[in-house]
Amino acid sequence: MNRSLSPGIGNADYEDLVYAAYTQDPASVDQEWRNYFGQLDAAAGAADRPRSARTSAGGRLASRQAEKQAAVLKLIEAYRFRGHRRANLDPLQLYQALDAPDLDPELHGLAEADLEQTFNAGTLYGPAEAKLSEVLDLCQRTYCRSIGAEFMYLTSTEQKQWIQMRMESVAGDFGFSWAKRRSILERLTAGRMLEEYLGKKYVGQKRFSLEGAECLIPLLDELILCAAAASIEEIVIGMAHRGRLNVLVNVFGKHPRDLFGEFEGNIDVGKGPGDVKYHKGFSSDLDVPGGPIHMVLAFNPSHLEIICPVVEGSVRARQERRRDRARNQVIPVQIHGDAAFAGQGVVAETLNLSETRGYATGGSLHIVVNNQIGFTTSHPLDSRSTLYCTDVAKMVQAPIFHVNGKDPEAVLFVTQLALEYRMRFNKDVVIDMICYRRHGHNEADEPLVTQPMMYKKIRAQESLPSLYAKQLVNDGVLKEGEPERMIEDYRMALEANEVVSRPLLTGQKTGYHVDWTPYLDAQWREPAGTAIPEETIERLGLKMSEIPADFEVHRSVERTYATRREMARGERPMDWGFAETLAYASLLEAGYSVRMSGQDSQRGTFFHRHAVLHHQSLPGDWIPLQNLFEGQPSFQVHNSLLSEEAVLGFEFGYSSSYPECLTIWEAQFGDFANGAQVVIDQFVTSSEAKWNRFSGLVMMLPHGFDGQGPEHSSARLERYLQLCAGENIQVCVPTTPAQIFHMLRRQMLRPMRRPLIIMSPKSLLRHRLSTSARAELSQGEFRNVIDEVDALDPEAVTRLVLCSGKVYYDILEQRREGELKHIAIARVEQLYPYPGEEIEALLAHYPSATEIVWAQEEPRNQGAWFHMQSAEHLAGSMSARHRLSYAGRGPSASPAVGYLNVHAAEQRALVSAALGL
Ligand SMILES: Cc1ncc(C[n+]2csc(CCOP(=O)(O)OP(=O)(O)O)c2C)c(N)n1
Repeated sequence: MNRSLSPGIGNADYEDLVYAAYTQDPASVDQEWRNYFGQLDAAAGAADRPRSARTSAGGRLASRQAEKQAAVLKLIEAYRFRGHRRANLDPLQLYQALDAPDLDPELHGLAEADLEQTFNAGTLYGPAEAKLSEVLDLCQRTYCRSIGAEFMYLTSTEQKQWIQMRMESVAGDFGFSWAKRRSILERLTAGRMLEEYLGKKYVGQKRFSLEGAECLIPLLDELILCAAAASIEEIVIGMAHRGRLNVLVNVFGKHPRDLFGEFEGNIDVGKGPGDVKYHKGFSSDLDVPGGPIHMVLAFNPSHLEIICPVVEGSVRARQERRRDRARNQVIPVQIHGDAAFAGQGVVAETLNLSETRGYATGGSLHIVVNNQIGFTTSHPLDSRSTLYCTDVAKMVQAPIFHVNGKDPEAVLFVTQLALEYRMRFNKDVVIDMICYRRHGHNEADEPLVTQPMMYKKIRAQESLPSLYAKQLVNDGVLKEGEPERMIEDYRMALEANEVVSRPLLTGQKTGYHVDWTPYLDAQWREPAGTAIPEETIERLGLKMSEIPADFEVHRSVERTYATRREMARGERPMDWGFAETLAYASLLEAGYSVRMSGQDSQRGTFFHRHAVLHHQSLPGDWIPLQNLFEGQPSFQVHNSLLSEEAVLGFEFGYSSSYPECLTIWEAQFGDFANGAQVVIDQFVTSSEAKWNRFSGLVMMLPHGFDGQGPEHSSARLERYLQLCAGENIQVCVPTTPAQIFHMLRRQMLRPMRRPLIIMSPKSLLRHRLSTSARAELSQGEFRNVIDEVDALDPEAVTRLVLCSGKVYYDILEQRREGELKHIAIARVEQLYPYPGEEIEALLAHYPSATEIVWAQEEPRNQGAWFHMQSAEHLAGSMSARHRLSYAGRGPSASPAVGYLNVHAAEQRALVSAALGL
């Protein structure tokens, strides 16, 4: 048989004919057709191939119908995947619709004529069988109207199907009652009117208006309603400047008069320098149908997004205080700007915390107030390399609901959906509310200068509350004149200083509120009683060093634990690991919780801690400090993800919400803390001064010049000292196990919650001179200054060397070697608050000492030299007979040299210089 058409292209009836001939006599058809049918047979398996289906006309039809059916299912799937690309999301219509050819039936081989054909609609949540036109309509209403849902990248089929079910069963028809629609307008009006009122009354003052994004107010209101119905008891919100004043008044119930007072400068000036009004935090208890809700708005520095990990830490602490293991009683809500969400790296770091064991909070609800501009940067080509500003959230498979902020009902629907998702699956979820910014970045800013086209469009926009009011009047929900009355009622309420949010509850006591009163007016010199009896040292020391009988640990850990047992029994001096662990054990016994995190915290970067034992041949760990006694407070030690910024921010937030927990963050090497500098500047050192917020956070920063080069030597002590003022933090450099023991205990036992920065040791962890006797723990306390340890005649001392940290031992050894009895060496273990009384007593103790030397291993422009030599510190403690000099490395741009031999020579020279040799 001759071939008139090539195989595989077109005419199926003709192909059937050729095939019939081929089955009777393969030689009767062309070689090309023979190859073609041969391949098909091979591919299908000759035995299985339903030849009848190929040969009968009915079969052909059935197979074509099956193909169309498959195409319909593919089309539905395409809408689920890419419907968002054609959704109507932008109230300004700034950009062209995105390309999404697979949303067109033709691409799937479906023709115009198929629209009236009935198909099985698969898992589409509509009628099981529907015409293609109905299927398309349902898909478009669901996925291409005011909501663009991105969720098909989720690997959980259950979660995907749940979102499909929730979206498709509604199909863009939200069905809100008239009462609900009325209340939406009432909240929108509140959002708009507050801004207009402030704008008129305080012309030109910065308020970072919410106008253009007023929908945030009904969104948050709906969130609170749904949260109460879901038995959520606390919501902690992190948010930046945009709309913050509006949220405070219209959502949190801040009294309008208090806000006006801030605009007018009538504020109660607290102890510290304070902060601007749009950074201040707030909390209130709202009376919501479904139950009371405690609302917290976190204090917020200007640094965008840095509040995110702080909020997460605060939420985790609140969950733990409540023993909320399901993490459903307290939830974090993070409100972002579009530019900041895409631009700031801490967003990704915080997302990365979300599912880890040590940092999970059961899912955060993210709301992006996407006004399509960041200060003056508006074009997506300048502000990000991703399609949407929210793409980073895909890294944790968070579903993302883009929603047109001009459609309040769609906004409310996604709010309900997002919260339900968070509560059901305990995962992060994002609402990207696309809107615009009516004015400039702030009220003094002229946006037309840089965004003329955008702002011409914005100026032509009728406000959202007014548009929605018209819609409600049109639909008969409201009568003519009612929207105007709403406006007037709101204005009168503002002027009457009425609460314009949901009603507040006063004197609400849940039992979970932290009582900070014991920590007010704390004095750092307050005695703490940190010693513990020898019997307790032995009992706890043995208990914390116990390894269960059948638990196989690594040999070196076995040895460490065996030595710790000897230390507990007083059979050998104590080392750092023992004293530190005993501090935790004794605090747990005293009723405090302990939480520690850092990149190697369980083991200790320098192999000294071993807080978690790992079975060497079976899965499973053993944490002795979690097994001290029945009903003990919680002990947590987490190996963190490789982040400094988010993890330190998290621990700060945790510590500021849980004063009864010793919260420690440990850097792997101290210098890496510079990745968290924003947290150090914006929170750790300044939160009390700005916001009167306390934190007892401990930062352990391994520090010491061991010849490991520029990057592993310095924790940048000088930076912390430069940030010291008003006793805001404590900076300590402990040099003995007893000192770390008393210092950690002091941090909890003293009724003061101020951050403690520790230059923690590396080589001293196992230095033969850095040990402590049992009596040093059973007596005494942390010593801010440690005087000479050898028996010298104080009258004979002419030179007094002062220093901090491990260099002390180098100087001591050489002084002993040279038998230099006229030189005394003292350690300043607390550099800040400056222990003036002890230093003055020390100077008085050596009446003949005229040469006072500050010795340090850091370069001269670094370390503690500048701090100590200032008149407020050492220079101020000295008298006319004293002469202060410096012994140490010269100034250097980098902290340390890269060559071990140069390091050693420098170290020898500075030790000699300290001793005047
Ligand atoms: C870390 C940081 N960098 C820069 C700024 C200065 N700044 C303040 S607001 C802003 C734009 C923020 O844009 P977006 O996140 O979209 O929020 P919007 O102001 O538009 O609501 C910038 C750059 C800042 N506050 N923090």
